[in-house]
Amino acid sequence: MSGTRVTDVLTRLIDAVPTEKDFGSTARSRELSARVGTWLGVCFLVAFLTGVWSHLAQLPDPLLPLPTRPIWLYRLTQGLHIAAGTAAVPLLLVKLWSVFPQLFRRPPAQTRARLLDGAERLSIAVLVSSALFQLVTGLANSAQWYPWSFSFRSTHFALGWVAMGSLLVHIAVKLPVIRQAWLRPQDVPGPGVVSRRTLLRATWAAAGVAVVTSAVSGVPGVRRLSVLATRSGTGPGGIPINKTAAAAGVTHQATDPAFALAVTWNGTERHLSLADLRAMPQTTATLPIACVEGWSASGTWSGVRIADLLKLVGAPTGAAVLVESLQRGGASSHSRLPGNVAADSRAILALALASEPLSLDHGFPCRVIAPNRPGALQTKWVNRLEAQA
Ligand SMILES: Nc1nc2c(c(=O)[nH]1)N[C@H]1C(S)=C(S)[C@@H](COP(=O)(O)O)O[C@H]1N2
Ligand SMILES: [Mo]
Repeated sequence: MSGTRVTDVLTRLIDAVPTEKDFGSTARSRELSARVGTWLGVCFLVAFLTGVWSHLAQLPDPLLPLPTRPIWLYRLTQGLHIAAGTAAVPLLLVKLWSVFPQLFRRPPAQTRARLLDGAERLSIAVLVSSALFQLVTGLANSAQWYPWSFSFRSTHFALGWVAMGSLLVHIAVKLPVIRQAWLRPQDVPGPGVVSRRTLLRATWAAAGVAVVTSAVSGVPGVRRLSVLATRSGTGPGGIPINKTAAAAGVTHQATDPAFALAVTWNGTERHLSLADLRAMPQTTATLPIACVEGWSASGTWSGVRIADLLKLVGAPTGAAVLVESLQRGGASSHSRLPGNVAADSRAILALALASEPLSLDHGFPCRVIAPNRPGALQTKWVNRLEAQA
């Protein structure tokens, strides 16, 4: 084949690739892209801010101690995180559908313009892939499905920054288009099967349904409406069970009559049987478990104040506490109570839920319950508390 033949074939091939004009739905428009994009941006911002907050709340040794009041704050922020992420799913799908013909836009001829065009495409590729990654891993985490080997929390956190950074670049580039789209009347009825207005309404409705079906899993009474709640609200005391004693491999040790809780500080160690714990002054508090996976439920817990246990070994008020579980391995098998949490009058080593002895799956013989904390830190089957300077 001669050189000219090759160029000829190549040119024909390139001509066969569709251009953006070949995707003819009149429901697509800059206004649609910009409006859906604006709400998508709002969802990402809410998810980002509540995500950073959740990350801070899970650091074992936060630089700034997070407050223990209001007791429901983490429940609210994590509910918002899941609601925003879920609403973003239909919004992102419509947004991608509305802009994908632009993938086939021919690059400009002029070198400078071509470079700029390439840079913009690259930033959009980063934005789209990080956004998809966040939504897919977030949804999978809600379903407790981990088809990967990396740490969900640190990866989701890192990619959150990537998504936010590329989103800011994208907004800066598109600001004129966004402004115009919101200033111009939205509906110029096109001859298409679906008008733009119908498409927009359907998009808002889909996002609304997504929010309702995810967020209500935190609202008592309507939890059964939630299609995304992977755990039933009907565990003992109305609280779902995240991991059973059998799954954690602690059944034998947790039910051993010789069980004793060790409390230590600076060389002093005390061992307390379940009877010893029950003989101590009991405190009752209504506190939620707010799981990062998107469900939350409030319970009435009774047990011994962590602060009272620390007094037994002479640990100073404000000491942090390392909490260890009978469970071996696994991210939730231990946690750390920062000093302000351990000192809180509502930080409890719970022995009972809803006036019943704690069930084995809720952490029998004893578990941590403290205000305004991620569920993952409410350690179950506790066998050791170590006060730390
Ligand atoms: N030892 C231990 N404690 C644990 C867990 C665990 O897997 N092992 N899961 C944590 C998580 S992620 C949550 S949301 C709560 C749930 O408590 P529940 O199962 O009593 O509802 O327990 C926490 N405590
Ligand atoms: Mo959790």
